[in-house]
Amino acid sequence: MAGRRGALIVLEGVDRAGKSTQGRKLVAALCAAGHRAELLRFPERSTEIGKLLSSYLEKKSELEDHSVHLLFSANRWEHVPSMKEKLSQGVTLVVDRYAFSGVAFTSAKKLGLADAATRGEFGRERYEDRAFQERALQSFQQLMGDSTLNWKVVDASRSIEAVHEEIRALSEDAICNAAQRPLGVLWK
Ligand code: NYM
Ligand code: MG
Repeated sequence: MAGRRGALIVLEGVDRAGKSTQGRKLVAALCAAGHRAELLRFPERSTEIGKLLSSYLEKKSELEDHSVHLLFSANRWEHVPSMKEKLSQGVTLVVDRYAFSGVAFTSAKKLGLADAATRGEFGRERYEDRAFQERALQSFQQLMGDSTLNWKVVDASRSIEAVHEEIRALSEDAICNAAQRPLGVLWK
């Protein structure tokens, strides 16, 4: 529809909750329904900043905690102009993680014992251990209460199709009301 802004739909949650799978299915379904929709993910590992982050996450390099936090933030900011442009052109953006992951994962480092942050199993990325993920989920839940997004919590233990149908319907509503607050979906 001419002149209508696209919706901003943010998918958040702990690692391996199914956000990327659902993000892809959601964009495919929205496009099939005739919407203009695109998938973005953060960190976006293809940029120069994204490559630094990818190497850090893969435990191939070390970075100071504050510094890596700011790199994650910079990695989002470098995409803000093109995101604004697309939204203003009516393109709906489905974003696989955004600033809420930035806060949740950094604060999960501080909430527990310092070494838990680096204790991940061999072959896994940094942060991917249960205690760390539980602290990140706690942080997401605190953030939800404070934020201006229109948050919906989805139960990630259901089938891919059941979760898909729920977030597809939520997203259709968000697209119809794109002047309203961005939709946040938290996997729980
Ligand atoms: N992550 C992601 C952060 O620590 N801070 C951030 O700002 C963002 C956007 O990076 N463990 C963490 C969360 C994940 C990892 O994983 C990215 P994936 O599988 O690319 O979503
Ligand atoms: Mg991951």
